[in-house]
Amino acid sequence: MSDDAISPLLSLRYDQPAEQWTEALPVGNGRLGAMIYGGVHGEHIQFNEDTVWKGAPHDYAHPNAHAHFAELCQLTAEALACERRGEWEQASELQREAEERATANFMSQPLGQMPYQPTGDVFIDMLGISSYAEYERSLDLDRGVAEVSFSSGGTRYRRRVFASHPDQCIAVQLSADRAGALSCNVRLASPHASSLRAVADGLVLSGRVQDDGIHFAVHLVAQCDGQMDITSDGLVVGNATEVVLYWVAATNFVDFRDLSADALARCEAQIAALRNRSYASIWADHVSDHQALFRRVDFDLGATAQADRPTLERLLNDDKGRDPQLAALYFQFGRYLLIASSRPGAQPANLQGIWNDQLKPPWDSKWTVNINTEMNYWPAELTNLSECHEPLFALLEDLCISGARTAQEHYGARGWVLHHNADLWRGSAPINASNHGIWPTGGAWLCQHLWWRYQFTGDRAFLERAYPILKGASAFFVDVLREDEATGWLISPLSNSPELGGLVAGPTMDHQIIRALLRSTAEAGSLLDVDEAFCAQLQEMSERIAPNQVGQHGQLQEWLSDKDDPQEQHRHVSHLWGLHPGDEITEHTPEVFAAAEQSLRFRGDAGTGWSMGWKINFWARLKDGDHALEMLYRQLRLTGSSRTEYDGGGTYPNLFDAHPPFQIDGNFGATSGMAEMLLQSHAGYIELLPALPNAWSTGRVRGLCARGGFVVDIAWQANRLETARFAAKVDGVCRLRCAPAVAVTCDGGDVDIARSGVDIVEFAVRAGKVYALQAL
Ligand code: FUC
Repeated sequence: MSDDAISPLLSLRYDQPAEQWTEALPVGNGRLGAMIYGGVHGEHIQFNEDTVWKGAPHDYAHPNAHAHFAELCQLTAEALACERRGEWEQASELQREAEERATANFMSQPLGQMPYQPTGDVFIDMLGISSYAEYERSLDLDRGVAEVSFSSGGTRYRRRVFASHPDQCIAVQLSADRAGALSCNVRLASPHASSLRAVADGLVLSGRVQDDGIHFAVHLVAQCDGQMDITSDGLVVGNATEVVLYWVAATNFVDFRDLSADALARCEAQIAALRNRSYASIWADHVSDHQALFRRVDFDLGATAQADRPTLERLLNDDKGRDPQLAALYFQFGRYLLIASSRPGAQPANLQGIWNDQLKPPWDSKWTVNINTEMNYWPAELTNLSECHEPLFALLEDLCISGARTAQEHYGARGWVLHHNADLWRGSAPINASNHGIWPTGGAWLCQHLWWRYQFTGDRAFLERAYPILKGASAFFVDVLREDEATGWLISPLSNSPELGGLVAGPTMDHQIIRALLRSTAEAGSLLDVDEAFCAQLQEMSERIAPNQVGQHGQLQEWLSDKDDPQEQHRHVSHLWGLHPGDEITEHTPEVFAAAEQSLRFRGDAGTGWSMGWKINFWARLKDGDHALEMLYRQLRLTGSSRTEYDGGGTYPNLFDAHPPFQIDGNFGATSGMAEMLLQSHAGYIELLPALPNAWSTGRVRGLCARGGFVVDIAWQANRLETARFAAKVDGVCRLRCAPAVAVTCDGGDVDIARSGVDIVEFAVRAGKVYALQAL
């Protein structure tokens, strides 16, 4: 396909300009993000730079909070003892007392963290356009570009907007198919205190979020083949045929403790590099950089006539089964968003990825880690975007530093800890309220991403980098876990099951996460041959942590006492962490596997956007592809649409996920969920098509990744596996769960396969080789 042609099956398409921000189309290069409205008489491009935040370097730890830790644990332990005796009122009383004392003595200072901020807006007022026709607006996921075109007065006008990673800029190309027909005014503005000045080739904006905090600069340059006047009010372009605008943005942020960079000098350096480049080469480099990531995965479910319809119409279509390609488009949109919001060197994707137009965004648009940030990164390894995982690891390296202060000051413990939120300043202390802010397993959960990266890539150098982070997170729990008097189990003594049931001892989710952390740290230590005694201690402790328990309703207990309410339909389904993203609940633990399903049924199918995204993954892990697809269809309902019964969640016209409001996690959760329907590798083997819905009877996916270091292609027909290919990244063994009647070849020769049990097939693999499997 030529670089200039739209990819029909990989595009969002509209026949009207955006009126709302959630109709505008996103582009991004990991550090800069922009939303394009596509107006006819005026274009509005709202943009972000990912270090523009409120606040300033700050240590959020509550001095001397650790002096209260033992007394708080005592209260939650007594509350648990009361629950076990059925003394519910006393238990609540003790919980209330613990929460009050924690509010006074144990919370972050201040109680909240700082919000992510918008950076600025570019407005292009189109002159001399009256009536118009043949309007088209699109986002092409394959080339990473938003395009707008329309006809007016016999002229076709075109606009192309993209965010270049190699050139670190936002680029806009405006053109007309009649010479000299293009006249416009270009303005640059910011919602923050700022000043604008004219320079030789464009405009420079200098702004600050607050005096002692983030200072930023934006430099916009324009090239045109008509007349151009540059004043401090903006650019006036007349009688051009083509206009190209580029802008770069930067701040004084060096790291969470250092704001000593010169924002303007950073912009100047980037603009200087751009001056030597032609538009054609910036565009070509952008497309090849983007496609190097995006084209690693193909997902084909076949396309019906629906695929030619505008995106909004497809969302409004109640019979999503008639439009299987919409699922594939939404899957690829999630991958597109990760590429656009998370590149090495940038901040990780936050609650809104990188796109935010509000000074007071919902939940501060920061990193909430009791589900949201992790969900953003579920597709990273699975869908072959390992590089995009990198900003999360850099965040963890910072949190080891800030979180060590919190571990010390709040718990008197070694290592590091992160509670349920982080911001640009790497706040790690418990925020907002004691009944849900005191949740010490945020860092431990994020550490699983280090381990998954290693499992998916087999990259030993990465494991060496990850190990100190894992070790610090584990050391914290060695100091903080307490023995439960009644059972002798090790428990997490002061926490909550996000965000349900208040401050307690021993929520199930914590135990699943900490068990996974201690085990993966011990395994990493042994692979690297370090810290033998410490790793043996972790292994031993992991075996003493409170196990999963099945309760009176056949449910997986969310807490140590059997108090789950089967009517509870809370959006968080925390105690199923061991099912997904964890790996300790599988068919090989049938009792808790069945209990997890029971708990999920109690919680129901409704929920916020991310909750539905998680449920797609749960149903995939439960091997129920039809239910997983049903959840996906729910998520693909147009938000607030009166056409369907609406109970939360859903999708905006631009395919952004709706909590509501917009929150990006649900997009990523759905992408990961679809991958989990096609390929799983968490149970010690690779399973192909583990949760294939009946409706996806024939299809093909290329380029998904599996643990053990494999890139996997799968083709199926009439709901049956036909062929698969495994490209091995490292030497090892490919362990597969599949029907025994398969043949495997490599380089045209047969591969010896060993079979164990009824359905496990195994063969040795060499790095760089591709193994082809044929179902017989
Ligand atoms: C968690 C969730 C909310 C929301 C917020 C950003 O606290 O419980 O639903 O997603 O994060």
